[in-house]
Amino acid sequence: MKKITDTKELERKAVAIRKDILTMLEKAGSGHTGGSLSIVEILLDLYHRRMNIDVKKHDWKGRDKFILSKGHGCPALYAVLSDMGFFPREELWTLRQIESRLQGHPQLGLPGLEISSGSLGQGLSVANGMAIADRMDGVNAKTYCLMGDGETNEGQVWEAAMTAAHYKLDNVCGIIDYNKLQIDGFCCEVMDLGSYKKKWESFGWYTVETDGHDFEELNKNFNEVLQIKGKPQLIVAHTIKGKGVSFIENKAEWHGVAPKKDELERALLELEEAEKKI
Ligand SMILES: Cc1ncc(C[n+]2csc(CCOP(=O)(O)OP(=O)(O)O)c2C)c(N)n1
Repeated sequence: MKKITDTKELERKAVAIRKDILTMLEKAGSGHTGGSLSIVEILLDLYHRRMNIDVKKHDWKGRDKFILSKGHGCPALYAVLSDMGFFPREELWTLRQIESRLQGHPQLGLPGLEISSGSLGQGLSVANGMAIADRMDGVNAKTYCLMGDGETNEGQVWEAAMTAAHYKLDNVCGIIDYNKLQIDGFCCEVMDLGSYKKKWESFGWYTVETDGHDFEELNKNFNEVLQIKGKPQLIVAHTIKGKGVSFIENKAEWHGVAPKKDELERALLELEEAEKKI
């Protein structure tokens, strides 16, 4: 497992991960494109610069944990986990096949996965449980939980937000993939939450906003929030649904469809052009 810290190298890795995501989805013929492409930099930051993990001992007790609460974004997680060495790259091309370990929503059994997810709203509650267990066991580890902005319409998210603040779970760090869209439209039209930052602050979380595609910003903001003691932390990461491919970006209709062959070819060309500019 080679961890990358250099920003340019991470930017090139993000392009490679986006190519893998699109290729996997095209082969599968179905899946969630927009919400996978929006979380690439967040995942790369966590796995390369943040988390204390051991690929060879993936269930080691002292590890930091990552919960993908917006489970439908799993093509991005699979691409990153495989790139880190948790399982062979060839397995990526089995996405959504019967008997594959890479299901359309994460299913326990794949090395590197902490939970099965997909039913939105549940991840933060699980993260709290893991964080409480770590505290009771004297384990000094962090549990990260990535949620969708639309996902926070789920009441359970706010029950978990209250719980983490009440128990002063400073070993929990939440991240909102604030791509402004959900399954069939803009979040503010489906259920307007106003300021995400103010809402989480009022629930007792130390909260910052960041550009979720800028590795320098992510680094700065994670470094800031992870110093905080006595409170859970939240990063509201401004992202673009479908990031990296012009005809997919910011379109709700790309929520739950995979690219067709010609679309994949166009997308890969665009990403190659983007890579040349890094
Ligand atoms: C409990 C539950 N209700 C509905 C769904 C169907 N669903 C899948 S993704 C999605 C939209 C989620 O929006 P958001 O969290 O903003 O995700 P993103 O835009 O990042 O894809 C919905 C409603 C689900 N997976 N779980």
